[in-house]
Amino acid sequence: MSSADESGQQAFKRTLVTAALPYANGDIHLGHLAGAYLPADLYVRYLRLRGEEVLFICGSDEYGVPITLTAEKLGISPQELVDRNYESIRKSFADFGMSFDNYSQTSREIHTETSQAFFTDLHTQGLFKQKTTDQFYSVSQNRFLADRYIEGTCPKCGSEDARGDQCEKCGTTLDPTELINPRNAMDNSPLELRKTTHWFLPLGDWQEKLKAFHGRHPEWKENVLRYCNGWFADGLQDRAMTRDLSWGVPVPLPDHEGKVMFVWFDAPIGYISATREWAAENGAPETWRTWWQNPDTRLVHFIGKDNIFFHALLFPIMLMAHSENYILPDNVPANEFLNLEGQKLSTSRGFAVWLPEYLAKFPADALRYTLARNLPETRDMNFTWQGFLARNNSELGNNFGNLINRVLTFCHKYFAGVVPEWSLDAATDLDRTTLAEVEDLLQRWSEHMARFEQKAAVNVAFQAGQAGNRYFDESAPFRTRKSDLARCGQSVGVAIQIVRMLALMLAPVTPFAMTKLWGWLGMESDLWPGGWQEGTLPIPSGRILGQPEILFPRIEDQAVQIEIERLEKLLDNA
Ligand code: B3M
Ligand code: ZN
Repeated sequence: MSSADESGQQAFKRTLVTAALPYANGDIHLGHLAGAYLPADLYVRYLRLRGEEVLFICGSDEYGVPITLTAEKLGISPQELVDRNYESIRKSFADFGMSFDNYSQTSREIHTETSQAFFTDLHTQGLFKQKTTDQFYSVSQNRFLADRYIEGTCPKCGSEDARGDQCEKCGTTLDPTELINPRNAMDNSPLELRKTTHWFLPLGDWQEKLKAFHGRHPEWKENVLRYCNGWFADGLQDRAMTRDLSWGVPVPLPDHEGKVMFVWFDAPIGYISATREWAAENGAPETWRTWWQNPDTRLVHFIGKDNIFFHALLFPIMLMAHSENYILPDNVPANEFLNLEGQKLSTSRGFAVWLPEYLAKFPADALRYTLARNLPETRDMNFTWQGFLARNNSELGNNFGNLINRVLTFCHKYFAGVVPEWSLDAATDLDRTTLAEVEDLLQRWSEHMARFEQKAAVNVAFQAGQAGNRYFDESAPFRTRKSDLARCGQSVGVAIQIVRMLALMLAPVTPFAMTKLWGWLGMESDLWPGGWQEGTLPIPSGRILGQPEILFPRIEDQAVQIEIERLEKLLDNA
């Protein structure tokens, strides 16, 4: 067992970070990025910057009914569909700067094997309840139907197109058997009730253990604990972990052809399979256990709020239930939703900003920064294209880019690109207070990042940029270069230290630009991993600097007007 430090906190040696596995049913959009992916990447890059041992796992979630339906519509097999989408998602994530150690797929053999072994383990311990119930069967399609693909007349309000799970007209939650004249929503054919057997996990049996586990994590985000307490108050129910479908991980029991696992049973196991795949590719297949079964590993799941139930309740229950000792999540930082131009995103209406389309026109760093400034950490937030333009031009461009460019260009112009003589002994009050201020901001930045307060961290970085600009204006090396060259060099030397600290604070947010800046600063170590160490030491006089370029290009109003008009048209046609 691992030790605890003085604060009573568990001392961890390494961190396993997961980001929710996106459904391979379409492209990634801004809502996904703000909810789970960017926060996960910011955190991982922060840990790597600090030289921590970290593994970052993700992949495509490739089962579930919607994928079968999309494939049918396109006239291709589900496997073809998910492979296509996998490639597109993998590429746009990479171009966005997501730094996964492995991005896998749940339709791979290693995942089938891993989930089947997991299921078998629980089954052998007798932890599933087997129940036979009546469910609607479509004779025309030769399959059982999921609730939301069943339609009929609402028993409450008489609306003729209530869905099996809910009547949209009166809002009543329904069980499909309550519908009058149930029919197949896809072809309107009548349905038959047939008996079917499924394996249920009695979540209620785990409620007390789970509550005790949550009780040990008062530091979890308030929104996450609030949702969980609501479910605890209602009491956890039996949930079926199997389905009558053809597309999914086959249930590993003899005589049960045609049954697959519930997609939310196999999907989180996808984190484990992707870790096993990564370990095998690294030539040490058994090392996956270090990440999942060693109590000095810390597990953190980044998700959107609609996934809280599965990561804070269901998956921990599965992990506790397994006969081997798995670690439990140490944190489940979940974000709320991102709206677009003041409206809810709607993928069915195309009212969204898709990542590949964004990346075809604009830089990844600009979006990463804008989203990081607006993360829906505690409540829903709003993305607007005008806001994006302003963040890019006035904050990235004017606050950060300008300062960095002014300092480096000045040093090239008047000191031949060599860091001039400067020292703490020669520091003026202004030099001293500014350096102390920015060092303090860097410390605060780090503390916010460690506590998942990413918006606050970016805000601190912004203040450091402002402090740097103020310093350059007030120390005025452009004036002292004529009157007092030594003084001028001292100011430039100090300004370079500010730029160095900014490079650290912006590195997770705008990794493409900061990797360039790191090179221009002539740093000896890599930024990733471990740049923090050299980045917190002064850059000495005599260091030769690289030639700077524009880090954050301006975006023209015209370019965002096109995007705004596209979205307005969608709203007009709605
Ligand atoms: N695919 C849901 C989603 O994308 C789901 C996450 C699985 S995480 C194991 O919202
Ligand atoms: Zn109704």
